[in-house]
Amino acid sequence: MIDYYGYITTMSWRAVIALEELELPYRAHSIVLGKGEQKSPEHLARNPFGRVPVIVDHDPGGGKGGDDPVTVFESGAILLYLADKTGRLKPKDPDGAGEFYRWFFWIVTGYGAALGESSEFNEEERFRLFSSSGEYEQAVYTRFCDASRAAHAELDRHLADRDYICGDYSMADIAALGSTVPYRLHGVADLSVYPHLSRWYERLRNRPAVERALAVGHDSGSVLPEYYRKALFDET
Ligand SMILES: N[C@@H](CCC(=O)N[C@@H](CS)C(=O)NCC(=O)O)C(=O)O
Repeated sequence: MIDYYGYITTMSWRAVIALEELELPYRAHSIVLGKGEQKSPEHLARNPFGRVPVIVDHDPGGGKGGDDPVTVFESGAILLYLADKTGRLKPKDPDGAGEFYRWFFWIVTGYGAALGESSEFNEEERFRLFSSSGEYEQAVYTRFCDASRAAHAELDRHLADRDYICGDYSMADIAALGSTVPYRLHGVADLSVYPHLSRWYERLRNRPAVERALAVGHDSGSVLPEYYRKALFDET
């Protein structure tokens, strides 16, 4: 059994999509960021940085028993841990592995970071603040939105001649999908301006495991402002 601690966030979605795709038994625990639950002593014991997602694997030996639980934080680390645990969603041959690691780490450190940073500037109130303030604020706003759009364009180009980021559906797709869902908070009004990315996105959103994962914690979205909830859950 795995305990999953997360919230309705891009990084949490990465972890819960992987758990659903791998059909691993897990218990979902909502850590409500707005209430500061991520900084509670219990959660800090799981992740000293006080963030989500975190998983605690109570059966790291895969049924052999007798092992101490293993705690993993950092969404990228969780995806690689689960791929290693199951031997799935990550290529095994050296060529495939090389391509996988190149793209996986670009998604985690480049794509995901650029999108995540831009969300600081695209919540409605902050958008108004930044777009109506001084030259410096405008330049900062433009810089982060441009970086997010450039990252979307990079992934779009890469997906022009393939269905998945590297070879078959893998943890690289799962990492990218988690980040892509609230694209309206990332300076992108309409994903179809990136046709290949858009095609890939639709393909992944139609996966039953992805649908189940994105429904986890959906209820806690009712406390969010409407524009934010709509963007977060890709409601049109
Ligand atoms: N690099 C980390 C980032 C985790 C992260 O920043 N999580 C956010 C939600 S997406 C969080 O917990 N924020 C609450 C806080 O920092 O207090 C990962 O990929 O897991």
